[in-house]
Amino acid sequence: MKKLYLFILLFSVQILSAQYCIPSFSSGCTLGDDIDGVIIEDSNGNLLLNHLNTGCSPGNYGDFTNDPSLHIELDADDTYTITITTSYSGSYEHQRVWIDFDGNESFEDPGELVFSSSTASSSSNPTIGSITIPHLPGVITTRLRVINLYNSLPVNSCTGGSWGETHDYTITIIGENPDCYSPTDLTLDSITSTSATFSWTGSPDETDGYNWAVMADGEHPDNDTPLDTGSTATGIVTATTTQLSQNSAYSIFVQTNCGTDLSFWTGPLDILTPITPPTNDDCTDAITLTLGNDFDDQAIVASNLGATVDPNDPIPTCDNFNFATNSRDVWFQVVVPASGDVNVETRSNNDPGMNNTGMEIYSGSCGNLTLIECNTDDGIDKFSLIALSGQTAGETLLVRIWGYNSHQGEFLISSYKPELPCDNPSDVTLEVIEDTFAEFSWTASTTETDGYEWAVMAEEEDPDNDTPVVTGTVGTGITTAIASGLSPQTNYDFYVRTDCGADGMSYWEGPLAFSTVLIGINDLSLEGITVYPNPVEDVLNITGQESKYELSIFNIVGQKVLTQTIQSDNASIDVSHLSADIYIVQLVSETGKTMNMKLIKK
Ligand SMILES: [Ca+2]
Ligand SMILES: [Ca+2]
Ligand SMILES: [Ca+2]
Ligand SMILES: [Ca+2]
Repeated sequence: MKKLYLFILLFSVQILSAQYCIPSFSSGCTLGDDIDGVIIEDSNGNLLLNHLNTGCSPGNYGDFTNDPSLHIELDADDTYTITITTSYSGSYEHQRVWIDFDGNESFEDPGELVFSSSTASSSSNPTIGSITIPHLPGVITTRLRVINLYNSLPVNSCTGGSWGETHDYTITIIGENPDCYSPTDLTLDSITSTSATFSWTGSPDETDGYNWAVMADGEHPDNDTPLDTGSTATGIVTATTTQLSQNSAYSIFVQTNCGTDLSFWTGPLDILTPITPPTNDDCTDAITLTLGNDFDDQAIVASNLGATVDPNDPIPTCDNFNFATNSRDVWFQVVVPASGDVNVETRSNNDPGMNNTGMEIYSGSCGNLTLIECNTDDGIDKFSLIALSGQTAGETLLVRIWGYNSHQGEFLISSYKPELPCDNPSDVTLEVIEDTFAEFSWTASTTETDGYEWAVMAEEEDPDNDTPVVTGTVGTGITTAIASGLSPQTNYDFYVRTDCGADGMSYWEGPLAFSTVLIGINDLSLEGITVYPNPVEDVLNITGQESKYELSIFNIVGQKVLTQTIQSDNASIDVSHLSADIYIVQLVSETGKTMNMKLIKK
């Protein structure tokens, strides 16, 4: 087929070539202002024309239209890369390219100027541009013209200038099959983050409906594999793809099915799917922030990527540059703690798209907001921090975060209590769990002066607002506690805080959730050991041990009141000095096995 086109082309061009204008250049192209090379490649990088080292043509006009080796074939609807080199070392050379699409021997019809260089080129810096062939019917043999001119763009396809050169080439454009026209007016009707519905105007040649293809951005169904494809029944001129991803660009094409023929693809219809908005895009969907003891304690990763601005919400009073168009707000809420004091802060999550937030905090309700405070940059770098005090305990406040002037992406946000001079203990650990008691330990606070206070709370209750089930204190330097009097098989939360004397108490550290067991299971972990009598008066007997044990006795606030190494089969321990109370007896074997039991001292 292509050879036939070429034959027609050769024949026709020789007849027509005399009619084209030939630009004249008063100073010629012998000083380097020539077109030395012209390269045309398709979108896959295939070399179609590779015309190099031509130098300055006689008469400054290179007519290559009759050279079969330089005849090329281009497809309608496709885009090609053209590279034009000149011989002049200075950056003074400018080029234009025309194609006589309608074959009337003039390049001056609308759309026939297909390329103009945007910057001056030199011998070491060639011009690289693109040529797009429009949607044309049938097979067309015609002419492509390149003009190079020194110091300015060629005025038109006929006027030369001082220094410059013209090249003419014959090209064949393979256009649409006139017996099976493409659909037209391919239009996007609706789009979501995962789907798009599009429609087109039907072709008079359609007999069997239409084929459509969704391509990755910039790809073409003639060359590449579609991401989604389908066909419609005869007369149906709309289709929907549901295989899209958010925030992605696609190229959509449609073609006519004429039974024995398929039309050219119509397209691309270039689309960009929107980003799925965050769940807390709207005030009424605010995410609740959990109050932490410091920023890191309860910080969460949040994002305003794809968030939208509700025009019914007030414009913020700070950090609001281009807010309505460029800022993307998301919503949080925080419950004011008993103290009335709360900090809300944003920080970087190392997302390069988001390094500047604004923040407003409101009382009231969505749609009826009362501004408390707006903050731009009181956090780290350009992030935001609002420290509220004297608020109404238990009130829910709404927190609005946006990206300053188009910043969007991930950030950290936290609500936390203001810093105290007395630091919390840390690393609270459950050491022993029994049916009615449990032992805890923690890492000391460096600011502790007067010991610690601990509390066991009913599940989900907290010691700032609720009454503890059991509470107690331990003296300075002691970092363990035993809570007794608990109910078997019950869920509790343990909290502990530091007593810093004149500096007051720290925040409660916790909760550490734990559950008591049905019966004491630790009694069984060291087999064959008997501890008696229980209750005990003066002497506690321990029999049946096989090797070496460390014996410890703790009072109910977790203080170790007795410790002894046992290496005999029958040990008798004097406990007469202990006051009447409940104690925990702990035996630890050399291999680390532990037995705990409750001991009542009379
Ligand atoms: Ca030349
Ligand atoms: Ca023309
Ligand atoms: Ca929003
Ligand atoms: Ca800011």
